Amino acid sequence: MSIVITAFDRSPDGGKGLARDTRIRWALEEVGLPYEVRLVSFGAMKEPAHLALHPFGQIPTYEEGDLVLFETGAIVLHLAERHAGLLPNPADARARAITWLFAALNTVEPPILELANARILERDKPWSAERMPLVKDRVRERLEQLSARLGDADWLDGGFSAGDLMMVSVLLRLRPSGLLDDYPALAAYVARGEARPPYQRAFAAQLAINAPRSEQR
Ligand code: GTB
Repeated sequence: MSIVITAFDRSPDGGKGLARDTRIRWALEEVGLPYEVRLVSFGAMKEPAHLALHPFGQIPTYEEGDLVLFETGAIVLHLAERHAGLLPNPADARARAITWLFAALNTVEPPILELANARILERDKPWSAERMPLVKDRVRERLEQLSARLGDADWLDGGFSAGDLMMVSVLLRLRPSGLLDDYPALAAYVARGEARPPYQRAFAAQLAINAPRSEQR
């Protein structure tokens, strides 16, 4: 059954891999499934054809025959449950890996998104500079807690899992802020994720679409 995902026809990050199709590409590469990509513009995402796939008019979506999914957590979990490579077999270890997947999305990503919004969307507001330390402190609190739990381990709970894939993807969004540099164990954890050949293939695939024209020659 062929798999089709959607991605920005031109990501605002110009190919840094920060848009959320990258985490789906990475999961697909980890489990060894081929996939196609349908590129959509910001305008097309709000049209009925795309809204039928994604009620909130966003990317990425995932189509596999009659199955249509949205939300990166659901898509990664779907792939991890049906294909070897992203979840361990013992039931308790599996449950813990899924817990990290949810922790990445529900506990770590929200303050990171808040920071991204503060840096990009709110930077011209008169209160922006005053609010920024508070927003950064919320991110730092999570990074300290996560770093303490990771310790000197390679991955969050034994071997690499869907939980690590999502956590690394979420932490990558922090790179433009420089905050990750203050947490060497987390910076090394992210680097380990990025060094995985499946991530490299996923990154290269999105870069081929999004790199500025001059870099594609
Ligand atoms: N909770 C959903 C999920 O996990 O799937 C969130 C999906 C989402 O936010 N999609 C974004 C989108 O479609 C793209 S990834 N936005 C368009 C819209 O809402 O109209 C978010 C993103 C966008 C750009 C960058 N960047 O340029 O660095 C990074 C991340």
